Amino acid sequence: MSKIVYNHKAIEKKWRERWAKDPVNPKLDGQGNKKQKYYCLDMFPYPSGNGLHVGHWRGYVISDVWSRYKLLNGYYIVHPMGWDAFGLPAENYAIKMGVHPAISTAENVANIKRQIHEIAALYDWDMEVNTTDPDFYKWTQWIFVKMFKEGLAYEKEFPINWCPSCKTGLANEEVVNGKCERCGTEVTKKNLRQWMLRITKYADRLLNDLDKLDWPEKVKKMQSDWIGKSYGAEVDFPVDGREEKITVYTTRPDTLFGATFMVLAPEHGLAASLATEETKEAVEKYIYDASMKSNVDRMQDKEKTGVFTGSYAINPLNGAKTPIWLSDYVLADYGTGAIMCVPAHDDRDFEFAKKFDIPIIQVIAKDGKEIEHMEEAYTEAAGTMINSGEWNGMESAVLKKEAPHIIEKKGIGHATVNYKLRDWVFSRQRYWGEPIPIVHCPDCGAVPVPEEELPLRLPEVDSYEPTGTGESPLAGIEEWVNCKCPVCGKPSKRETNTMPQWAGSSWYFLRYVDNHNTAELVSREKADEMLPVDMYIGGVEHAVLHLLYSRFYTKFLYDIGVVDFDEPFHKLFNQGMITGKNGIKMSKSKGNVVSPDELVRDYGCDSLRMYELFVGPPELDAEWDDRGIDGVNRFLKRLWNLLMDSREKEIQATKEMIKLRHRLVADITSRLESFSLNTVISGFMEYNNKFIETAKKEGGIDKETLETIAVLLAPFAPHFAEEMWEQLGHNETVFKAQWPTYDEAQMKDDEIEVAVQINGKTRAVVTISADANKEEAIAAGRAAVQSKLTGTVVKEIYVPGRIINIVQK
Ligand code: ANZ
Ligand code: ZN
Repeated sequence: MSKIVYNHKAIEKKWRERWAKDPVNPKLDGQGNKKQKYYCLDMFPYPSGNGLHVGHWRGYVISDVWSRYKLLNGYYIVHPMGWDAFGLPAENYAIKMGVHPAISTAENVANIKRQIHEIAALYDWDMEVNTTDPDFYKWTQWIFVKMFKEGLAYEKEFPINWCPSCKTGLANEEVVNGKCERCGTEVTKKNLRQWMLRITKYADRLLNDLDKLDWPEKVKKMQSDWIGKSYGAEVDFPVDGREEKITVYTTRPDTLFGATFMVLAPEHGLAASLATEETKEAVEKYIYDASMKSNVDRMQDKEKTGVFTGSYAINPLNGAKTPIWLSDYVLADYGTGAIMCVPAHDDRDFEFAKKFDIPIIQVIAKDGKEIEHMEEAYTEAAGTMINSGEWNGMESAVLKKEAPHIIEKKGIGHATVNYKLRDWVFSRQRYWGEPIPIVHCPDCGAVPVPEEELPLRLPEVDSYEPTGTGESPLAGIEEWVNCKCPVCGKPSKRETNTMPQWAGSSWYFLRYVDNHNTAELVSREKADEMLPVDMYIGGVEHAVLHLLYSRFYTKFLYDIGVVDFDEPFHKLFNQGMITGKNGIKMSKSKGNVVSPDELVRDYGCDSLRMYELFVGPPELDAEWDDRGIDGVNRFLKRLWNLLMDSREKEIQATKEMIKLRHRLVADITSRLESFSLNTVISGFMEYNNKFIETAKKEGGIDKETLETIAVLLAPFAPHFAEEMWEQLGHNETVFKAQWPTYDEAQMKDDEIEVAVQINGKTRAVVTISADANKEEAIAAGRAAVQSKLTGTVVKEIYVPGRIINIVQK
């Protein structure tokens, strides 16, 4: 190369072609290549029609940098990519554009794939999967059949979350603040027969195994909160004058003496029958009104409402007559749907008691004293029991633990554990999903499609729009619906619901490593060789649903012997979001979407990769500003010029160059290890300036230092690094090099001894850094002769490297 100008177009084209012929990440051949694997996984995208914006890029750049770094550390890299192509987004897009989802999906995949190629990531496209490919969803269905056979998939009719706009049922996880996660419409209830997955059976393992994971604490906490395990007691309150009893769930049985009323959810089985002659009308109206309220209304923190039933329950501990109320702040499907209310020690109960003038009895005293006028509930479990009969004087924290067992001994209830986690509503009344492989036979009931008949293909259909009747469009295809029972041969009907989008994404990462296997989901050999995932990179929006489902699926596949690990993702990194100006989410409707295409054209892939990281700490959101890319581009140009100036000169490494080189390696490595990728980039820039300064003095930079820079830069600007490496005389890819090491001893500044004089007479000798400036040298000198200074200092002189002279009067 003769022309001394950084030409990103030529360089990037050249290396793309080279890599296409000669991949830098050779395949594991199972024999010769005994390298240890490192599986770095991206959350795979759904192929929306909008293509990728610079925000998507950041995640893929982070995972590619990490993969290439591991490659340079001697690992074989498993780094696949695929498409989460079933589900509502793809289908809604298709309906909007008036094309069949299969066609629009294929087009979108092609476009996004082209964009992903621009990132120059190490993806192994032989591993590609697409959840809508029958060869893939065959195994999604197979897992369902296995779950059915193990009793983990079952049918249930109940009021589910229903999105009137998407016209489908939703899982609890898909309802955010009472609104559809996808379209923001208020979610209502609809009674439908649903397929459910018994994820609750795995609640404890999903909770306990969080300890095994190297994940952000925040995400672990979100998962454990979602599972929501709480310890408490169920206590039976007989209804006064009747046979029935009401069982309440409480985490605070220690406060039983303070229960001054009881509240049932309006949906509670006894709610209506507890009404008396006088209250009947009000109670019925309250129950009806509650049923008409949307979840949003009920969950909002508004003023409490309620109605007294007219009936009383008997506190089983002290026989107190306790009025029974109905209120919608008690949820029907948590615990027992009934609670004992202790206004002195629970905020919601306190508010309710104040509003309806119900007595408040304090049973825990903080410093042994009873509060005269309670202004708010005392909610801590710390203090001494008062007003509590035989429990008086006990420490409430101790009693809280013992109370469930005391209650059990007394025969008035039992210790129990509750979870917030609910079984997973697994059916959708939509077209664009995996058909649930079940046949309904009048005699045999629900029968799974035989495994050897999978995949059960999604049939072609003319109208794939949702019917809105609660049935999927598949119900309209008679020749598909009507079939024979696989067991007895009787005319039967196929299940017409499809699976939710989560189905494929719950296990896709296992399939990558053996995506052509027609006999098994994944062979044991391939699984042992390449699984599980070492590093998973994606957005924090998947902290609960996708990650929880994937963990559940993996545990199930472990239980049936498909894989021999029970956690899929060892390490997790959540990248922040790239937003438009003022933190506004990039979206077409806001008109603030920045496409990477032009930036790649104008500045090159390497510059954009580095700028994506430069914009801020990768775990935080960052506002995009195109202009900043100039700075990174300038850095590459200056480094290029340094390379051109130095490469043929055989510059001898000076102490300064060696010191800077070791410091650079140390800084870049530690910042990279701690995922501080933005400071890696700024580090490159700072060091580059120092190298350029040194080069001015010495005529250039030594070869070893330039080589070191090339290797360190390789994960970030791979084309540039390859070219640099070649310019330095190598004819193998830079990715065959080893990540450089550093030597602390070489990083230290040189030190020199300097005489300290007072009025020209040497009084001490100090050791200072060779490149200490005047202020530093004089400060060190003064400190050394402080006790010998008797007058006022009038002048301080530093003769660099030789003398510090302090003149005093
Ligand atoms: C008496 C009590 C006294 C309570 C006290 C709390 C404080 P977690 O941790 O969420 O499990 N509760 C039980 N079932 C409920 C339902 N279906 N809807 C609304 N609230 C319900 O909390 C359990 C506590 O929440 C229970 O303990 C119960 O109130 C309430 F000083 O019982 B507690
Ligand atoms: Zn049958």
